[in-house]
Amino acid sequence: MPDERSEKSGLTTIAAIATPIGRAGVGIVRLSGPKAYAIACKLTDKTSFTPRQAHFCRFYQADGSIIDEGLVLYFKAPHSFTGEDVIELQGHGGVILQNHLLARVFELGAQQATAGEFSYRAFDNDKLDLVQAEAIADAIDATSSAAASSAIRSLSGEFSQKINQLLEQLIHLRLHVEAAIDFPDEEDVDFLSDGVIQDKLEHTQARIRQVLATAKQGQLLRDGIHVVLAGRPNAGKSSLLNRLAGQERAIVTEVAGTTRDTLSETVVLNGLTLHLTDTAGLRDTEDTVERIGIERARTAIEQADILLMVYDVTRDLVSESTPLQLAEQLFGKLPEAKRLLIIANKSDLLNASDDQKKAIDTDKQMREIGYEQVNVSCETGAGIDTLVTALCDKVGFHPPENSLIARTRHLDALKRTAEYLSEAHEQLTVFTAGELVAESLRQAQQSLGEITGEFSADDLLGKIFGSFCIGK
Ligand SMILES: Nc1nc2c(ncn2[C@@H]2O[C@H](COP(=O)(O)OP(=O)(O)OP(=O)(O)O)[C@@H](O)[C@H]2O)c(=O)[nH]1
Ligand SMILES: [Mg+2]
Repeated sequence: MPDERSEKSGLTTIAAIATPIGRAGVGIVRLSGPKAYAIACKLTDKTSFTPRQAHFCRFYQADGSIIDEGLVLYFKAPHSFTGEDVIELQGHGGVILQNHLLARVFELGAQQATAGEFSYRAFDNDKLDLVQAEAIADAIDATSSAAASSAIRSLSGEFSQKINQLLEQLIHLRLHVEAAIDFPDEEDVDFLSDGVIQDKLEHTQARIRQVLATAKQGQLLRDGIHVVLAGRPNAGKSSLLNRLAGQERAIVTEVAGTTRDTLSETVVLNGLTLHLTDTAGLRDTEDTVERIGIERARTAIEQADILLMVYDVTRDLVSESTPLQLAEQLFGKLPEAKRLLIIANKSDLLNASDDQKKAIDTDKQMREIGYEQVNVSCETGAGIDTLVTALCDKVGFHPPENSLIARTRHLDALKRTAEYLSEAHEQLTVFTAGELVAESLRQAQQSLGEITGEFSADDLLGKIFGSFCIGK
């Protein structure tokens, strides 16, 4: 927790294995804190290390036996990742060797680092702001190359810079408003209604909207979307999952009720990470196992960002019903258009031109009320590309070349900032209420400052850094 961390920061020396545990050529134990240098000297029997130079050494146990040999790197405070004295011990990447090295370092006075503690110390010592610290974790966890490169851009400070520029604009605006309140009607000019403040405010609102749009793309890049495939038994849901995954992931048979449990797979298509979930076909059943599967399907359906309702064009629209009526039947009520994409499957079996025409006409009617249908064949692969494009369009995923990674937390803060600015705008233009404009702007600045960590509560910091891996 941050309280403990702050207390410990600068006092204790922490250590952790910084590389993945397993077989590798090199494994790194990292130390940070006031005793790091002395520990490295005792461990290696050396009396000094030159900062930023690699020193080849042996690492010794207390009884003089050799644990391993490798390189010692010394980063002298404040010129290190954490801002404290940092030592890197680069030994061999074996599990036993690394654990012996770590145990010896503890014996010499270091303590086990908690998750994210190195990054927290860097943040605490102003080496990184919150956006940059989060970008490290996001770069490590990235599931697509676009997400990884945007995280690295955020780490280099591009996103923070945009936020800081906005903060400066806001502070400037607040100064103007405060001055207008303190010196009303100076030389017969009413500063609050002379238009200057309104112009500046509207300019800031426009910038927030731009940053919000960039951040929305960044959040999609980072988190992807949860897509659930649902429909009647035998519609071809599992076949679609396999098509999208590019491998035979789910069992497909002609038996209705093949899929019992939910099955998930993550794929990256057109740069967007899709967390796909295949579900049991929805129908009334006496079978206990199938019923549990259907309950799980319903839970997944509720949690989906996007629902793909898969139906068999040759069978599922009985007695002239429409796909939207089918959706209503299957899900209890018609899901909102922005959450639902209708997949007309087995289009390869539509041969009569009348059938084709009917499917297309239905499509037109649905479009008129905002719903969308894509005709596909999981058998031939027809329409699958269109489906992926439709998915990206549905969530508004069109990342610019130089996108920046962002989190839901950032989007929330930006949205709140935008709301406070709208309030300020109303107070200014409708009520000319200077004090209230000032208060809304203060809250806008506070929300925006949460993003880089200028005004973050301790429990939020605990949550953010606690989700990092140990050694980071
Ligand atoms: N002709 C044709 N057959 C398909 C197509 N898609 C799936 N099928 C067949 O339809 C049958 C059912 O496919 P599944 O993918 O198992 O259907 P499902 O919706 O997962 O079924 P449940 O798991 O039982 O709910 C299989 O025999 C598939 O080969 C398609 O596009 N065209
Ligand atoms: Mg299935």
